[in-house]
Amino acid sequence: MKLFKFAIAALIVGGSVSGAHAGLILSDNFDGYADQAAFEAAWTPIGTVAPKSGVLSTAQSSSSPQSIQVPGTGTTSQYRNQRSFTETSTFSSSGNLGIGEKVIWSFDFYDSAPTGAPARNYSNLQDTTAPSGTNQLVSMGLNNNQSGANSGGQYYMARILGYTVPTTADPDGGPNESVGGASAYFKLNDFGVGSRSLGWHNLKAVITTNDGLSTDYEFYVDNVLAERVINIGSTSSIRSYDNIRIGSGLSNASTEAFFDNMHLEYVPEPSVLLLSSLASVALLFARRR
Ligand SMILES: [Ca+2]
Ligand SMILES: [Ca+2]
Ligand SMILES: [Ca+2]
Repeated sequence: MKLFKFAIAALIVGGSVSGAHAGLILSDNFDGYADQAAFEAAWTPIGTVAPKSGVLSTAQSSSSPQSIQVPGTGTTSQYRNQRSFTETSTFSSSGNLGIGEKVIWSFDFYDSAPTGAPARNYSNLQDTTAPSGTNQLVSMGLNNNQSGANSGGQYYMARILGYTVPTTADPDGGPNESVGGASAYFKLNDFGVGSRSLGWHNLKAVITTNDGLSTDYEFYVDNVLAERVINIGSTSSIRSYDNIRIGSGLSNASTEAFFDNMHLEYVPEPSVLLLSSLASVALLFARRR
């Protein structure tokens, strides 16, 4: 009985350690930076026209007291930052995104003008700092290729490099995209998701492959599934991500935005976790005997 309890405790401890630490790649609430210089040391300013960096700000926050402001501007090449990190592939047991494994990327986005025309305020998850191939860039936020009325109305938006957005009926039941095309921003408008509103919203992308032959995406708005995009690219375009950018670096038509709680994690296949926990328990029993 004692041994049994010990084994269960080991299973719980083993499970929680794997879940909590195995795949956390980046988690930044921007509240630990003492000043703008400290923020810029972690998130490199990559704008080329001053002011080059997003602004550490207390004007709005999802987690108090700070977030990153991208001020309203009519000028391109300002207010953009980049943070690089360990390749997501290094967290995979198979060397790259395996079947059943997940890359989960999310952040909080402050929408300052929910009834206005969508302006270029977004964040990118990227494979390389010069993405050019299919699936090398995933973006969430807002972009000006669609009007507020397009595609069923005011919704948050996403983009996948290399994915040609169709304007035919959406198989998941949302409004057709009014505007499509190669690598275009599309609206996250399915499954009864809410439309834009003033204030903070959580945007999340879950990146998987169900067959190892292409990449599948689920996009969530405030943790409600809002769009599915499946079977993008091929085996060779299943990507390993290594940097995140905040701010479009383009004119946002003088519409400010804020970003908070940037989060990126790698979730191994559940059965692998369970098997490794069970293996630990079996080893424990063997040792005790
Ligand atoms: Ca914060
Ligand atoms: Ca990479
Ligand atoms: Ca849709």
